[in-house]
Amino acid sequence: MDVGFTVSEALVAAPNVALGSAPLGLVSATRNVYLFRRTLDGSERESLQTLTLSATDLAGNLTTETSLTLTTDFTAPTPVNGSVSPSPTHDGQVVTVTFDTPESLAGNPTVLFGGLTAAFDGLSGSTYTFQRTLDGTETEGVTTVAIDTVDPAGNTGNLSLPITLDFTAPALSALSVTPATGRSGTSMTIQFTVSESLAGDPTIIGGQPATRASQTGLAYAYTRTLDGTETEGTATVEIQVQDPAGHVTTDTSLAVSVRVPENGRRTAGERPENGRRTAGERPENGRRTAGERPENGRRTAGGTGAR
Ligand SMILES: [Ca+2]
Ligand SMILES: [Ca+2]
Repeated sequence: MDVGFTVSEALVAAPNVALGSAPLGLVSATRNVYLFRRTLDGSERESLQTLTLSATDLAGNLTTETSLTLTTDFTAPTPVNGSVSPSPTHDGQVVTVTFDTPESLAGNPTVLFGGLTAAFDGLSGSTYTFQRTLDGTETEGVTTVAIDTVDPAGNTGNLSLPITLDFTAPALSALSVTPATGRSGTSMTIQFTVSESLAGDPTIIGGQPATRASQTGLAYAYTRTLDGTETEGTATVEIQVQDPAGHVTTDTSLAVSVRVPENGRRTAGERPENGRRTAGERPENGRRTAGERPENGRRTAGGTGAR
C-alpha cells in the first residue's frame, strides 16, 4: 500500500506515517511531495484502521493528519455449509450446489464439476446456489465439485465437495432358476449377480413376490415356494434392480414352468382329484365330453345311444 501527500512547507525531517502502530517506509521525497509504502505482512491489525501522518516544520510546529483510513482483510472467504445434491446421480439430472460465504465477495464464485462449469442460479443473503445439468461428459465415479471465491481484498477461498456420478445402469448376470419346473409346494430358487451395489432389495415380480434367501457381495438368491396361486404354464421371472443413482434394469430372460396345482386350475391331460376336468377324461358323474357314451339320458352329438 502506498500513501502519497504534499506538505505546505519545508520540514525538519521526513514525516512519520503509520497504519495503526505499523510504520510505513519513505519511498521518495521530491520537494514537499512524499510517497510512503508498506507491504502488509499480516502482522497488522485486521479491520478498518486510521493512517496517521505527522510532520514538523522548521519552526517546530507539529501537524498530525488522521483523515485517511484503510480496511485490511487477511481472511480467506472460505465457503461453508456446502452441499451438492442429489448424489449419487445420473446423466440428465440437474445437480444443485449450495454454500454460504463468510463475507461479501468481489464477484460471483466459480463452481466446477470435475473441471466443467456450473451456472450461477442465485444469491440469497450469503447463500449461493449453482446448478449443472449433467450431460454425460462429466467423469463418471467420484468427482469433485470445486468452489472458488475471491473477496474484495483479493483473498481467495475454496471448498471441494464430492459427488458420485453414475451413468451406467446395473447389469444382471449369472441368472438361473432351479428347478425350472415346479408344482404347488415346490421351492424355486432364483439366483443372479448384479454389476454394482443396489439402492435396495431387487424386486422379483413375475406376478408374485419372492423372498431373499441370501446375498453374498453382489450375488443374490431369492426363493419362492409355489402355493398354487401362480399362473399355470410358463411364467416369466421378472427381476428389477435399481442402483443408487436411480437407474432401473429389468430382466425377463428367466421363465419357469408351473405345473398343476393340487386344486383349482390344472393343465390339459392331467387328472384332477376334484372339480373341473379336462377334455378326454371320463367324468364320474354329471356332464361328459363330446364323443363319450352317456350312461343315461341325453347324449352328445355323434353318440350312439337310444333316442
Ligand atoms: Ca476476507
Ligand atoms: Ca450404476
